[in-house]
Amino acid sequence: MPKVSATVNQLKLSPEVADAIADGRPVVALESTIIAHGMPYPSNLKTAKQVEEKIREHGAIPATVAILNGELVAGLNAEQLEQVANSTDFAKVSRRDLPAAITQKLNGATTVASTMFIASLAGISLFVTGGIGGVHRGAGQTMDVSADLLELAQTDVAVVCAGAKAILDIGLTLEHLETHGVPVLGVGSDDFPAFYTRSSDFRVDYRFDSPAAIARTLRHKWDLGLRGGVVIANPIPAKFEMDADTVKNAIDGALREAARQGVSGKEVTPFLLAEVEKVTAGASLDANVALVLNNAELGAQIAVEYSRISRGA
Ligand code: PSU
Ligand code: MN
Repeated sequence: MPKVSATVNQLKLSPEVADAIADGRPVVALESTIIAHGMPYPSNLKTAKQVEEKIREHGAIPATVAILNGELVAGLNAEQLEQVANSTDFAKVSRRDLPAAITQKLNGATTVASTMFIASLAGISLFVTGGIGGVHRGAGQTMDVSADLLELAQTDVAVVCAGAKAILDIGLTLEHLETHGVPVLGVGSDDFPAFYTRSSDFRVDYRFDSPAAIARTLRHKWDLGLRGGVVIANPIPAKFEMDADTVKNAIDGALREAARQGVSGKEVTPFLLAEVEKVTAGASLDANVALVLNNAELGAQIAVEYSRISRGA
């Protein structure tokens, strides 16, 4: 049985997503912060549609998640997708923002943390995104640790991503995931990827080369009663990889600018992402689109295998 929470009246699944979950067919959740805040219009809408199409091509049903008029929606229709992509009133909504967003009937773009939470409420186990949040550089002073990491520690959803951007302290991000028992699985590589580049200074403990083996690993984790998420780190395809020095310079500049302007709180990540994108212009957008599509393909393949083994087929 799908674990749809009967008590959550605010959870709204599209008919297609609801049917697929009820039948145990593969479904892949998608976040909306990347649409509302991660890319300019209309590239964001075009990419969101391509990502959904890619997931369908590989046999799964896409469920893009957003907060619409205070409802937690999984499975946006074309009109709703356009609304998220082309409106200015979609605030970044993380776990802690959900209760107030419901009361005040807000619109909101969901982060990795809140998308995982909503996916889990709906009974969706796979989630595809670009990059996860993590421990920020200088967190020893600021204590700025993304809610994404705490969500990964407790919510049973696997996240396919291209690693984490080096706006973060990647080493401390991996330490945090280790402390909280979150498996980090590398795909086709021994390196933990840094979003724009295939490598960082860090390795993954486990390399996987097939979606089926990853699906089995998820099944083992949750069958053991080990609660929480899994990071599936899928490096950007080599031909879209950016020059490491270009990325490093852009990130260093962005961090200096954030410090100069005294940016803090939930604005830090969007500010840094926007600065990096401003400096690297078209190249980072192309890389971003390519890696998300690559993740969508893998996420759908894992969802298909996961649904097959979970149904005992
Ligand atoms: N990192 C990226 N791209 C993103 C984000 C992070 O490379 O779009 C977004 C995601 O929605 C993620 C959120 O969940 O930022 C994390 O924000 P914070 O660091 O404030 O927790
Ligand atoms: Mn933060």
